[in-house]
Amino acid sequence: TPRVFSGIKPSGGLQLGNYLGAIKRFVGMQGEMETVYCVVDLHAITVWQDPAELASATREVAAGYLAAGLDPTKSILFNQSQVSAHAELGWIFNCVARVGWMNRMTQFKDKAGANAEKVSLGLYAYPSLMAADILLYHATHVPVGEDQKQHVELTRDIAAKFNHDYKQDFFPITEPVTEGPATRIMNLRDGTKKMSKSGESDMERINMTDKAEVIAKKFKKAKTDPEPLPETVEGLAGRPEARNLVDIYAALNDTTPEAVIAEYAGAGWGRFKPALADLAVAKLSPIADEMARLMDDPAEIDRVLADGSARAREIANPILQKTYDIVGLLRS
Ligand code: AQP
Repeated sequence: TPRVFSGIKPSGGLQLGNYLGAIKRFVGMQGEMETVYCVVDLHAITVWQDPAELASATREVAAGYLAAGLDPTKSILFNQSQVSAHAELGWIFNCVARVGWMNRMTQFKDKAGANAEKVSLGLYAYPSLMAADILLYHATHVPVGEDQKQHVELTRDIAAKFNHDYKQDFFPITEPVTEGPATRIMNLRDGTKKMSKSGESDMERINMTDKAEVIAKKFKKAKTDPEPLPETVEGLAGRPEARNLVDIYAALNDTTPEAVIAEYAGAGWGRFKPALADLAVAKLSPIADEMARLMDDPAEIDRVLADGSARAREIANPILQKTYDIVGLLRS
């Protein structure tokens, strides 16, 4: 049976890229297949997180899931650390994955930068824990943004090597699902870098909790070139900032970049940016309001996560036990 798994790290507040590249698509898959969505707190601590902020960001991601339309009666919503099988299978996969495979991960290279000797061992092993997250549910589909595609491909390699080494057909070979106009939302100040929760300046990103005036100001100040919008989408080639704003518009409005260009062909930024800001406020503020309401009752969010964790364990624990049997780890 097809099953969807995906997750978001509570390494800060949610940003527009997380919403368009992940959450909005999670909502679209709900009801069509069995859906399991996680707040991956164990991934967040691969870089330093203040404990109180980690707990609050975990609730914020959960609130974002709920406010955007994920329904805990239709999807399993939980946080990773409450299901210990993730860490346990992650260890087994650390023993399956090869150092050479990890060395090819571009996200590690980007995050570690020149500092690779000083980052945590967890940051390096992150993709093998992510493989465990996915394979613990025998997930067949993983909706992710472009930046995570390489990690899902590594998950396939880990599954294939495990199956081969232990002469089993146990773990499925998972598909990354990355179609849509919003698989890579870029930073508003630099169209060659992706929008991130942890980017240096707040002006680079739209946070899901930003107020209407802040959203308008950030789009107004967003970097662009001086040319007006082109007559066709081909005219966006080589114009990363323009491309990004058109993609954001298209994704928010559930349409295509072609349709956006058809409407705004030849428009200047003085016309397009306010229209984009209005659209973003119209789409995002109901979600922000609902997130704020949910965040007022942390005990209720914790209850949703506890219930989801119990349901996640029902799927994950038998798969972990079977893995232990296959590997030859004694259970008595
Ligand atoms: N800019 C983006 N455009 C489209 N999709 C994005 N995603 C993240 N940024 C963009 C998608 O959101 C999901 C959750 O990502 P994550 O929280 O697990 O990690 P990340 O990709 O590292 O996200 P951030 O916001 O950049 O966090 P930090 O700054 O802490 O590293 C994934 O599906 C991701 O593709």
